[in-house]
Amino acid sequence: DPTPTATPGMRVEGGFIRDALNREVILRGLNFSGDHKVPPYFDFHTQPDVTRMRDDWGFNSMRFVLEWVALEPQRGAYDRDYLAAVRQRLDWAHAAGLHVVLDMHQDVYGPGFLGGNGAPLWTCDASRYAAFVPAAQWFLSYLDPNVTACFDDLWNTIALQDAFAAAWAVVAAEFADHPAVLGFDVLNEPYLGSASLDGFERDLLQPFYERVVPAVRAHAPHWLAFLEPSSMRNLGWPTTLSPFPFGDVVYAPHSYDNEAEQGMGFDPARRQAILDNMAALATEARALDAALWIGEYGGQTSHAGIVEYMTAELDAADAQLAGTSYWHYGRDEGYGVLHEDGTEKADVLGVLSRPYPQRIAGTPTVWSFDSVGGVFELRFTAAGTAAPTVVSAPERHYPGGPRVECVGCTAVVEGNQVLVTATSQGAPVTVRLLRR
Ligand code: IDC
Repeated sequence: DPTPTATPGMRVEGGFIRDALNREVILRGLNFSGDHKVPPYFDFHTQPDVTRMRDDWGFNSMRFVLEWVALEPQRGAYDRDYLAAVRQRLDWAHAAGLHVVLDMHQDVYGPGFLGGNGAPLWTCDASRYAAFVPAAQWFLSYLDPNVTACFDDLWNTIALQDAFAAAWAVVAAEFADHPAVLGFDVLNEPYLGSASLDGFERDLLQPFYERVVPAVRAHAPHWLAFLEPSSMRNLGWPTTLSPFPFGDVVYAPHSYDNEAEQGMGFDPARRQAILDNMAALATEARALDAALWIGEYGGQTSHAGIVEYMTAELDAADAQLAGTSYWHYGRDEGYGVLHEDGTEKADVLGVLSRPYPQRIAGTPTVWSFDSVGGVFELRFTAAGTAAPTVVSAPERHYPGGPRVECVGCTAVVEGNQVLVTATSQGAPVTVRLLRR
């Protein structure tokens, strides 16, 4: 099986996720989101919508948005119907050959705050919700003192953290053996509340992760831990997380341009800032002995510069040999990859759906994609396994399949993938995909 999807044997070593055959695993995919944030906590997707992620677009993964409020609406009462509906979608993902990273999402703490999602109402005082005044832009609602107070409660109340960990443990017990699940993203964009910028991660977030991760792994020992920095990282503050007392960690920050996030479109002059920030994130990942995966990047698809913006993000991730997950697989006129009527946003998918190495049987030195000329190039040093290197070659860039140039290797094209076998171990390999 050139693209095994079962997760046993997956681990993090030397800055990469690796499979059981010791190949580097590069995740590329979409956030499976949209209305996952609001009741009934799922969106329009059916099985064919999941299948096309791999077959049409060439992705190998999804970040799956979960909501604590959906799982545990009343304290200690877990919603089995919710878990069953999650399982159905995980089954679709597995059938499609996609790896899933489960993400316990939140924005603005929880639905107690108008426009927010995540934590159940019972986790904070009702008076906080009543006193809240929503801001004009959703992310500015974080500044409301009532939102801050609820986060402060979470970071300072061990019983509440234990409840959060227990909810995750229910998910872990339920899906530990599900072959699609690769790991868990403990909490989306942890917000510091009233903690200090340099103290939050060190004194509150780090111990929180060190409490939750073992509780999950008690049930799902092989799940990779995808750990995000403070949401202040989005504003450029370097992380102060330090190496964890457990392994198999993937550093899981987000990459956004703040002007674009504020609705101003993307100024192509900001491309270099995206490349530089991605390099800084890769340095942070190395310091944590973690792999790097950008759990969210994306933009308002109708705003100026979206193609340049997403190209910059993917060029930056390629330069750092990192995984990515686009925000999001929605059907809307915002960030979604589909229009409201369900048709593809061809310009956006034309950028997102591009060649990348899914598995590398050796040590990668560099890869890149020139979207104008349609030239993809990967260089690596073959090592350790006879299993093939697998390159995704989406149909939209290579109609009828790519032309392959192989130095130090042989290649076969199978559907929208290229399987590359090195001629000799320890030798340099160069693979080039070209349009016919
Ligand atoms: C956005 C959705 C938007 C929704 C908002 C609040 O696109 O429809 O109104 O959340 O729920 C993030 C968050 C992610 C955001 C995304 C885009 O993790 O939930 O989705 N984003 O703004 N951080 C930075 C950007």
